[in-house]
Amino acid sequence: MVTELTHVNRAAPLDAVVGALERDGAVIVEDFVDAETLVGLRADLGSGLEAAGYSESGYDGQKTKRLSSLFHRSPRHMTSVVLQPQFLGAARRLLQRPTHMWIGKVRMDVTPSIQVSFTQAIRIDPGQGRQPLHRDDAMHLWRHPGPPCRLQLMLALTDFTAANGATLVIPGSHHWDDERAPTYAETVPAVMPAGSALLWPGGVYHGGGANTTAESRHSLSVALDLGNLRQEENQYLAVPRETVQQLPEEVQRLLGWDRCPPGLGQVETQDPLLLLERTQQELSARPRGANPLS
Ligand SMILES: O=C(O)CCC(=O)C(=O)O
Ligand SMILES: [Fe+2]
Repeated sequence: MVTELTHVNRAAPLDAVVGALERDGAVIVEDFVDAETLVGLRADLGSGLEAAGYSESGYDGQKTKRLSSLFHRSPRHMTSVVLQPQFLGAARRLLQRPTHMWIGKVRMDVTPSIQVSFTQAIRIDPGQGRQPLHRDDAMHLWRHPGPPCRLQLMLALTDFTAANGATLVIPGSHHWDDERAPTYAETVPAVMPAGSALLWPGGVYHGGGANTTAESRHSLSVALDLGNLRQEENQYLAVPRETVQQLPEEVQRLLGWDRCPPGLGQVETQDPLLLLERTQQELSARPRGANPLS
């Protein structure tokens, strides 16, 4: 049984990150973001978290505050988070598995895109108990074992300790089937300093820990999902178009302004990214793009 999670630093090669994720279902990247990003995220999200109401649900936590739409609230710093090479690289390696289909007699290779599915800042306040253990890919009714549909990130904005609510993870549980229930006895706390991040595939059982200290635990979470699934948090509505227009193209595509091959998400049969700079009428007047299924 794994009793401690693997730690790597931000210089670690992608193979080491992906290897730990495939083996243990979890890895901690130390110094995931630089100090400027960490300070900027705290500044952009702190007052929104303070103003947020507590949840009424035991699952979300009655002493836990949650703040969504993070690309709206902190576009520049969230760009640094989502483009962090070990997170984005591992998501691409784990999720973008080539597949194929027959179109008549032509065997077509297709690789799905990935997208931001969920963003949330989380503040676990003193007195919050343990969260029920769960798999985040349950949102997609995903079945196990099998290839993952999600890579999840938990960035520590303050130190994570076993006493203040560090995320509890069950190493290896991404290999379990759907009949086995998780228990707290099998969990390991993701103890890590502020600025570090826990990465785990969506099939790993986990939950927020109890905060028995007098200080709040601050963090933020991001999920990257396969592009052919519905986003958990609707990024088209959560992030204003004017904000999306300011972002690098790779982030625009990750926020869903993209087509997932062979053709999901099109607008006027075109790449939806084009709609950021053109009217819908201009798009419909363009020659139809080559759509492999037409
Ligand atoms: O706050 C945490 O450590 C975990 C939160 C979580 O897993 C969730 O809300 O889905
Ligand atoms: Fe979760």
